[in-house]
Amino acid sequence: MTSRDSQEQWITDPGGAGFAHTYLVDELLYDGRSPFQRIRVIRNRDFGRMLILDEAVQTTERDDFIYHELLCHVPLCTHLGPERVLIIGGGDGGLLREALRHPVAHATIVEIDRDVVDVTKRLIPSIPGAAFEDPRARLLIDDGIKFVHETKDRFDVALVDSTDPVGPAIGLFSSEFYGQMARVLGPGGVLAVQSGSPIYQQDLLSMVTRNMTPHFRWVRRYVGTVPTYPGVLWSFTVGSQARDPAAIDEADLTRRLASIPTQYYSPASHRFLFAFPPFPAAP
Ligand code: AG3
Repeated sequence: MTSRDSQEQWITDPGGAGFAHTYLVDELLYDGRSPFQRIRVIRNRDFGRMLILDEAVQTTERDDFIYHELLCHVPLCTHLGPERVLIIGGGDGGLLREALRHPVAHATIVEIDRDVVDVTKRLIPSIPGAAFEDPRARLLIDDGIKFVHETKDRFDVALVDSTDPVGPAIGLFSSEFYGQMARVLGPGGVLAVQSGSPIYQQDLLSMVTRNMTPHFRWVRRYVGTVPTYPGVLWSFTVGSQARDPAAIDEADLTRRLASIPTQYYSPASHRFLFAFPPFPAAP
């Protein structure tokens, strides 16, 4: 925390080892500790209400649509007819909200920390909207890795909305976990994950590509710009069995998104998202 004068409070989200994003705390709405992490909600004049887990900004009122649309619509539109969606993490409900815009039969969300769900619903209600009340939604408070190992359910699309790869979350980036995912997804399955900053988390991005490759026919990276993640440029990785996520017709995407309002993702942008900058080199 830095202070410019004695009245001002700033919070800091360290990106790499040598830089950080910092935000003025116009109001501290919540500061608590769950069994898993420190949870804070602040109000900032530029980004509105912000959810922060430990030091890492997760989502904000102003820019949540960018990350959530990218992590949801790219894989959902890649699948030929998604009916059953699985979300690991994502307790703020933003990704669930986007998934339920598709004509899916149900979406299961497995979040380890109930406090993240409760605090976001209470203090940043625009992020989940009415998603948790949707009759198609099922919320399980559980360890996502354990769930995927044990479940007998089958899904069409799985989304991993994790925080930074520290502590137990590291298992969410392992080959073992992606193998289990491929099993619960079956022959038409699509898996998408957030794979970190392509600048200061290149090792993470390489690891994701390496660990997903044995389990999916196509593994593709895409990027977006998330103003509140350190470094802004952010990567996602999608694995798919039935068709190449990077080679979907714009007309097909236009049909799929006909009644889905978006603010960042669009049929025309889909292909461009996969024109990943040539760095970093594939693993
Ligand atoms: N997941 C967090 C991505 C990592 C952000 N890292 C950081 N700020 N240091 C976002 C969850 C949103 N549903």
